Amino acid sequence: MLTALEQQDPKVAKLIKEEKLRQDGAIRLIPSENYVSEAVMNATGSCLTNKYAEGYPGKRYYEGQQITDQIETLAIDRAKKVFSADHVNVQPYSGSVANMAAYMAICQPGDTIMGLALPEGGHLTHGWKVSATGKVFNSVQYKVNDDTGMFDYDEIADLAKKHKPKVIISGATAYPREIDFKAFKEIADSVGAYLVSDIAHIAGLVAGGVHMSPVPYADIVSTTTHKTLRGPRGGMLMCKEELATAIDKSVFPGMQGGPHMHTISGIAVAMAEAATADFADYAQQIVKNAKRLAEKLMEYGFDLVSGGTDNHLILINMINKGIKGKKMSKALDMANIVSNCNTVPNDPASPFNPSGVRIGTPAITTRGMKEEQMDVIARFFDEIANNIDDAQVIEKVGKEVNELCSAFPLPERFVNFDN
Ligand code: DSN
Repeated sequence: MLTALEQQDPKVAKLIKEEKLRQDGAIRLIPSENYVSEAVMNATGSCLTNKYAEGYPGKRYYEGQQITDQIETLAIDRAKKVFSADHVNVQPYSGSVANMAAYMAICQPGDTIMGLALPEGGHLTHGWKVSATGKVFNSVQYKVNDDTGMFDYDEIADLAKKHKPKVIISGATAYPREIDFKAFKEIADSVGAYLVSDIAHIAGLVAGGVHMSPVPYADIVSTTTHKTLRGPRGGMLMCKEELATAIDKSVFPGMQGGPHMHTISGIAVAMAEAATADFADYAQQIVKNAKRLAEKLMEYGFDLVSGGTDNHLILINMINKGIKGKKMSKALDMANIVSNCNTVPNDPASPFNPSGVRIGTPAITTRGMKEEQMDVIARFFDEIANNIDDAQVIEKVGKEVNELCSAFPLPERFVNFDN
């Protein structure tokens, strides 16, 4: 039977089908991507998309909130339980908005914020100069240590003492190591700064108990909901009770209008999933897979930033292979292996054509791949790097990738979106 979309708009229906096929047939290694469950997909694609709900449960500016109040409260309560947080706001449209709302809750324009520089693994919204966060605030940026590729907490403390920021941001978008949030809190306390921890990438690892939680230490924790946490595309803020009102006001009406209730219903479903023992096993396997893949890549002579990984993410410095990051990620894509090119610390190349490739294991772990398949994927990388200009070899690897993927169809509860 034809779906409504197929009948009404066959062009869009066809493109969505093609995207589904692409996602099914590829080894998806972008560390911020995943496959959500059918239940999350159902909630996100529901009639909640029709509803405006400006305000918060019990205090809205529009009527007809009999159901939306219950949904948002459910999402909040479930998230509070998963992260043991005092207060949760599930309304940010994305991690970027969540970060800006966090800073605006505790800073005035012109105040000093201090975050990890983008080329060193930080996010745009950690104060990078082209982002509003780098324009509205006086942004000071820290680096990873030149020798280790890891945070040097003494160096960060020295920089904090020099600049006395109002806010220190701990978190990253391309950092393969576990973050010591307690050490960051000590640094923040030593200069009287607020600590904002952005766990967008590792939220699922924190929820699954695999990585240290910043919740006991940070004044505000910011996250997206769709990376390792495996929910719909959205953002979320957590904070101590004393900042609850400031955070809520900063999100609405400070940064946003009506919340996306369809996304919030998907977040509610994802939070119930994240509370299960299955999810904890999933989080553990993400890390086991990343560690194994890192080990095997190093055996093939790939140079990994920081010499490995503790989390879901691997950053490959391609300089020793004589291949630019973009060229490698394009060749991988031709072979149905999807990654992104990325800067590496102290990158001599430009951010548009950087020296690194960033990969991660959240999506392939959802489809059930384990250590054995990581060995095969590392071999694919080796074959592609050694034959970077050979279209025939790349095509052959692409076929092997399709075969591997067909042996790992998504588990039943992750299969849907035929419309
Ligand atoms: N750019 C996203 C990522 O892939 O890490 C975060 O915004």
